[in-house]
Amino acid sequence: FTADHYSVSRLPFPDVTSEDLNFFQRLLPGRVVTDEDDLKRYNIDWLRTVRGNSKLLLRPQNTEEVSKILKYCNDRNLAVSPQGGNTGLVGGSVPVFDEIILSTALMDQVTSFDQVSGTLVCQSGCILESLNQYLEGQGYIMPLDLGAKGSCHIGGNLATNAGGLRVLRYGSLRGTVLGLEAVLPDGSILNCLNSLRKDNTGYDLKQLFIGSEGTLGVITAVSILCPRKPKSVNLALLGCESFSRVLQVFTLCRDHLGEILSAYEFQDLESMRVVQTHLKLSNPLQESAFYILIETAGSCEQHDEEKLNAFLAKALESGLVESGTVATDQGKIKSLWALRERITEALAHDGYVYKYDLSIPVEKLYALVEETRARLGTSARRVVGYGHLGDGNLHLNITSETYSESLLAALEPFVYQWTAGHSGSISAEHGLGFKKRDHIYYSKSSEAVQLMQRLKKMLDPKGIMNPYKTIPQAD
Ligand code: FAD
Ligand code: 2HG
Ligand code: ZN
Repeated sequence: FTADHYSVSRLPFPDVTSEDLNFFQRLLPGRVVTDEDDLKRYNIDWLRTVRGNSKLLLRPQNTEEVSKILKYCNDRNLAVSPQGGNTGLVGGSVPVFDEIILSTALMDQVTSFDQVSGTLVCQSGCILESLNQYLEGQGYIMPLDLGAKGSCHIGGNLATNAGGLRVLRYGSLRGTVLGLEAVLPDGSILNCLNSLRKDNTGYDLKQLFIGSEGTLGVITAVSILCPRKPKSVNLALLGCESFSRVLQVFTLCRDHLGEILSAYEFQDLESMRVVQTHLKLSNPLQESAFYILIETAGSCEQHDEEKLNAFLAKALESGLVESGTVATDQGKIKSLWALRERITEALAHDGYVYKYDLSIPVEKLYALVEETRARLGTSARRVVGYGHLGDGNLHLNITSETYSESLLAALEPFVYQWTAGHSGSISAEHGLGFKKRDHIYYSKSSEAVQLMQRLKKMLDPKGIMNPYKTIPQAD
């Protein structure tokens, strides 16, 4: 549960003194949290599997305050753990020991929105769902969507290079983020807040901060390109009897739906059962080994419906799918999405969750779930597979009533070796954080990791930013 369970030792950062506290209280009047009870929820992660022991949380409102905080911490050699919505799934967002928590919760202002280009500029603490709602009012949407939208911050999304449900259509944040502002560990402000689609002047520094998980600095503002709000959205839930059919339906669906296809998600029966059991959600279809959620988003209702119907007729006729239902109204769309989006939440009710977020060549993707199931037998409570099939991203989750060393030993290194053996990635979209840092070598060469360590050393020579996370400590 706490750092004692892991093989890390606290690095020699000094303790926070009353003089330090005075400095922060003067800088951020009323926005310094030291009360133990108030600090609890910031010290524990969403999954409740890692817990730090920070005695201090800072709540800056703007870039200048972040800059002053980091300059002070760097001068004093105090460690800092940046935190957005604290929805991360790899233990990256909470301190390991007593690092100071720097929360972006009060940095939640939209700076500008350009109606013509669709470029949104905002502070990094804006909640993803609030941004989406703001944009919907202007005929636009955010290019990303994920189950944690109600809590996660756009800065946290960039810091983890979050994927989610819309990558298939709008691509990853590496393409939609036009610029960002970050405060470096020494307090200097790096303004790369461009709103240009094209800009080949020198290295693309913003990319260094996207996916850096708080280890290189604090992202304070974001400029992001947003798509138009689709006029017509349809969602189909289909039942399928085998994984090979799930793949065949994917091909068929790309053939028929092409430019209007906006999501292709899959879940197995076990993951459908978990949302039915723990969240009492109802499955409108009969039992099938697999379910597929297909979303279309387009600009002409009639045209989209015609296309979808032609595709569905073909899928049913050919026997590729066993059953299906289509939603066009908001209420039904929401309840069908919940079956997929709330799996993570439902799994947590089982007890302890072993979570793997893998990129695997799509034809092989489900074989790992089957092998894991066979390997564990009755020692696991549940083994489920679901994910962003259109992106080749499997979420393999295993649950047990309580944490078990022997179950972990049966899973690791097996899952990582299997993934590396199939040229996959051991972190598709969640990052490495605290939990997966040392597994980086399954997916990256030692030369690549060494270059990351050199970049880290150059930007953060004292190693104050999110220590113990993401990049293994250089020897
Ligand atoms: P936090 O959890 O607070 O932090 C995550 C990491 O980013 C930490 O290392 C932290 O130090 C760093 N960080 C946060 N803010 C900043 C900043 N401003 N500057 C620098 N570093 C910062 N992820 C996906 O990719 N796809 C999904 O579909 C998805 N679905 C999810 C569904 C649920 C129910 C849950 C609980 C999580 C899901 N996640 C998903 C994981 C998580 O929501 C994302 O990783 C999200 O981007 C984290 O944002 P956050 O604001 O909560 O960041
Ligand atoms: C999702 O796609 C998230 O639902 C969470 O990335 C996945 O909990 C998980 O394993
Ligand atoms: Zn996901």
